[in-house]
Amino acid sequence: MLALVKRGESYINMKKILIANRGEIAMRVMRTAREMGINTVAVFSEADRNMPFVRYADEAVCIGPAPSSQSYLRADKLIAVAKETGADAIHPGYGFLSENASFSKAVTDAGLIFIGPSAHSIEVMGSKIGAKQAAKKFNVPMVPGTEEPVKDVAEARKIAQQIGYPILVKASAGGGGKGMRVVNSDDEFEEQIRAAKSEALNSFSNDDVFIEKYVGSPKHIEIQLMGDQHGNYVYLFERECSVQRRHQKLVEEAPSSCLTPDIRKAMGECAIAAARSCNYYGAGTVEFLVDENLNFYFLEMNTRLQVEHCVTEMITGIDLVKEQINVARGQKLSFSQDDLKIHGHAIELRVCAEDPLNNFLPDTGRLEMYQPPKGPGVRVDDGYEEGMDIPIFYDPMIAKLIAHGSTREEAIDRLRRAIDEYYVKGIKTTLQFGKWAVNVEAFRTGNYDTKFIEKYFRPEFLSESNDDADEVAALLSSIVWEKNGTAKTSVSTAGNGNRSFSKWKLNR
Ligand code: MV4
Repeated sequence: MLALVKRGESYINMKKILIANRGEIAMRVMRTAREMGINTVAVFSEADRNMPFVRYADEAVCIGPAPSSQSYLRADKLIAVAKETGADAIHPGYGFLSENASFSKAVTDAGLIFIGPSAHSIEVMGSKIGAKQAAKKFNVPMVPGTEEPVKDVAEARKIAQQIGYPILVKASAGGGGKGMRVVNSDDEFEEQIRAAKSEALNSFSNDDVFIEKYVGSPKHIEIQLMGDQHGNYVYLFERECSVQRRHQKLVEEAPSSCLTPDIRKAMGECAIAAARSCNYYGAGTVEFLVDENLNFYFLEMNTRLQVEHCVTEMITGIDLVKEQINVARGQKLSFSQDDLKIHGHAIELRVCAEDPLNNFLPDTGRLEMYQPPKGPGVRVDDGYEEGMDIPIFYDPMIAKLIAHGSTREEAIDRLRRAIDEYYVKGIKTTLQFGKWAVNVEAFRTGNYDTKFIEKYFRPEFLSESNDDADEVAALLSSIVWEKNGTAKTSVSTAGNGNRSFSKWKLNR
């Protein structure tokens, strides 16, 4: 119950925090706050009045109508409520205002603590070009490309010719895959740059774009790190998030099945270098692309606590929210790199109110029945209860199912067992998709990359849900890919240069 903490000569008091978020992440943050003896203030929209996070909080204040633009995105209201309730700090969770530099600044200017990085760090990393320029100074490896916004198209075209096609055009203000375009040949270069610029201007009110060599079938591996306000940093190893669809992650695991201890260490140190480049403090994640030869390249930095932080918590035993709070009130990190060790393996499945049989379209409605799984090695972070309506206004993720085991195999077996125990009626979910995914040969052997779903998934594989059907579906999945070879290329980033098989190996 140490709410009063010594920082040098002065004391920073944190008795009460406001959580500027909803659902499972609001619950997640409040649980840790309660363990630390810190009171909580929930804010909620009119649609969320009956949510568990509203009841869990010590105090709760309605901040407006259902649409986020009139509630969870209203910085002015959030700060006013924090002041009125006497909160000392605001935790933004993920999404909403969590990566908004002006919000971080406004919170601080109001005399409150923002539980997250400084406005400066958010601003630097929010610009993909700015992030690359900052990280480059610290020798973080980058995909070959431009480090300035494309100004002269003819000049950029020459650079593209030198790099070699296919190349990727990215919006500097984009991120998370928004505003990316593949250019396959020289003759479409100018046209694609123009299209990318106008798209970027429309979506982000900023038309800066840059180009990179297109890496065909990469893995997406990210490093979790923590920094304090005294210049200390640690990395908390990696998460592999290659099972994603339309840049929406569905399965995440830690550690990655393909990294060696040496590469893990090299990536961790590069992630810290990227964080140092913007004087980062708090929890952050550096995303890398990893190719088949285990070359890794800096992509971008996420300046928030991420959805998938739980797998890192399971393998390190560290409560990341607790560390965020301690760092925000000025404490030094309580552990060093040498104190950290990987314990076993964890896999997370995002349980979304989506229909995998119908293009993963959101399927909102009433959660008629809901019973989450329990037992050894199972963690469920959820935000709804049986009988509730899932509102259409927000993200369709209703829960995260995390399984931990002493080995990857045990974690997979536990996840499958937990999916079988998970009882949901009234809405379609990604649960059976998850059971299919971890059973596919390519996933089991670690030989998978960001094209996993595109390569192997067919909705037919989910239509029957007895165990025999699961085995058959998993088997069929590899056969379909062998037969079709490179045939199916539906997503925007699918270009040429794809090999028919990747050769990722399991490393332990
Ligand atoms: C790439 C790439 C290939 N080559 N950059 C997508 C999200 C954004 N953070 C960057 N992304 C990519 N950047 C180069 N030079 C492929 C992707 C990419 C991807 C990255 C991570 C996870 C899933 C992905 C799915 C499609 C494309």
